[in-house]
Amino acid sequence: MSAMVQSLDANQAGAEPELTDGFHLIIDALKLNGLDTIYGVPGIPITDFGRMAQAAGIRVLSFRHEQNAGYAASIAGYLTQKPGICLTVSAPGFLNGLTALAHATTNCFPMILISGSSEREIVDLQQGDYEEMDQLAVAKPLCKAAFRVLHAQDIGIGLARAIRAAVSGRPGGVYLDLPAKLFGQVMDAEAGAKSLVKVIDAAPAQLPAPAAVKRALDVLKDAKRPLIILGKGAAYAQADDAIRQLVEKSGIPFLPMSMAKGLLPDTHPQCAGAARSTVLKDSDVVMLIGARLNWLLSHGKGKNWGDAPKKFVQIDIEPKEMDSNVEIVAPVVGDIGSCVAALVAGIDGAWPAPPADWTDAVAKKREENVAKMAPRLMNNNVPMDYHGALGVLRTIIAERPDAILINEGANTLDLARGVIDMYQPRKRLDVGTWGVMGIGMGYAIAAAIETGKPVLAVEGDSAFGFSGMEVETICRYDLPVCIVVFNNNGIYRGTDVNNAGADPATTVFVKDARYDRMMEAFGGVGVNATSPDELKRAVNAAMDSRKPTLINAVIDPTAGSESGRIGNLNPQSALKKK
Ligand code: ADP
Ligand code: TZD
Ligand code: MG
Repeated sequence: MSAMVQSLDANQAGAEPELTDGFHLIIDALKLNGLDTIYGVPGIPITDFGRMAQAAGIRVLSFRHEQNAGYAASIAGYLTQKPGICLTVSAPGFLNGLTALAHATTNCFPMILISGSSEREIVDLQQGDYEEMDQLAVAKPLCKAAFRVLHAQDIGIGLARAIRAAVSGRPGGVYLDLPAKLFGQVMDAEAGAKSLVKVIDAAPAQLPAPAAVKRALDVLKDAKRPLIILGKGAAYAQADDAIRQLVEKSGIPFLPMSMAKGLLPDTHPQCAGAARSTVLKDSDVVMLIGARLNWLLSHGKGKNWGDAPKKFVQIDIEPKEMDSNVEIVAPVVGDIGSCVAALVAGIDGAWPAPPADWTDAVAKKREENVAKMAPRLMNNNVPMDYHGALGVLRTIIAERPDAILINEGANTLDLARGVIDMYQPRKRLDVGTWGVMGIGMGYAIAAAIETGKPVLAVEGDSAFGFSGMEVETICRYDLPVCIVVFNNNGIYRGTDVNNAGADPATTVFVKDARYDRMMEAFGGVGVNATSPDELKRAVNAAMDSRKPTLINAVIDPTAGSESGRIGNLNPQSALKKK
């Protein structure tokens, strides 16, 4: 029963029915379903709703921009398997949150964007209401499902539908439109309480067909050079033990996608992370677990995959994912926990270990590549290059494996992904499927809030700029977030020159900027680090103190390359340069 129920007339308490309203029903519905954290920005028509939610014990985190609140909600969904909630005002606030909703959908993270909206009667006649926009129509193509609630008695069902849509099957973003009028709508409290729905088994197990499991095992058993690719769907599924058993019982080398790093430690003897190009090229059977054959895996074809014929096995909850890019000879459709458990059950004592010439070749390649990299990571050059700075951060994560690493940028992203080993599941959070810049501070805040663990955000200077104002939010909530800005004076490199006029080149920023002072402006700790030793000291101090910290890591502006590791995706002009 809601604590907020009011009686119609205090003088006649008991004589009149108790009442509730939209505000309280939404709060009660959220709490009933264990949704206890909201990321958002206040304003008409949701200011009071935010206050009342906070008063009712929901954690309401106020951001400086809805996009960052949205990214926070999206990653909260990924980390917790509960939909992350983002709350925004109408039209412009809604649109600011929408990028994150689309991002959640693209990355298969459960999230609900709840937006206040203007009056339907006025919006539909396009009469120019305050912040008028047909938000439902705009949201629909960008998310998994979109709902609008017009009547207080439908709030319970509306939220239940939103939760189920977000977390069941392939998770994704859901839009929930709440017109201003709904909040104040009054109804009988008892009927209101009855109208709420506690969602039972929101993401039901989806068991794979036994024949599909057998087909997959038969293909794997015959493989001469098998490979398992773990994607962020596998990390999301929280089937960590089953996945470890599958890898270790089968003896098959595994390659983690970026956010699946740490599902098993990158230092695991079967990890092929440091032999990526070799295993992609030379494998003959590839089993994908919660990873799509999209651009990040070169669509499963082309020169990165070599010439030898390859067979693909795929585990995914989304049947339509099968054959999306190449033929899948053994599709296993179901939730990863159930599918992997079924495969493990089929791997008995008679299971043939993968041929030693394959596992030895993978191990040898890995060791060669690790040895090649080692001296570069130990350099103490000033100005720092990426490797010198990342070598330090790599050691810090090895010593603090439960810290959460956030990572965005181009060179700062691609090189950190390769250099920094991860040891625990769901500790590496990055730009994801779209390679989007701007997730940094929203992710950092949600990671700290949802897990209580210290957060290390490794940010390109450009990447940081997309969400940098949220350092105030980090200070306001006093979160254990240490941001390291890899400051190379620009996007990719800080050395571009515009020969055509006085304006700076399009990829460079103010030289020698001091991002650390942004943190100091709000009472946090700012450090300017010019050498790997200084960087190491500053990060360790931040992780020990858990104080909001921003370290401006001065990186050689010539050190990076265009677009980091994906320069090949840049279109080229066919016209000769003058
Ligand atoms: P990566 O970028 O790491 O390669 P993707 O985002 O491309 O990973 O792929 C994640 C895949 O995981 C999606 O196809 C999604 O349908 C799938 N997935 C997410 N959660 C589950 C789950 N619980 N069970 C099965 N598949 C899942
Ligand atoms: N806008 C958005 C939302 N996402 C993007 N990915 C881009 C623009 C384009 N972009 C990249 O793909 S990386 C990047 C941009 C602007 C910034 C790279 O510069 P950085 O990293 O300073 O973050 P490095 O270390 O200088 O390469
Ligand atoms: Mg940069």
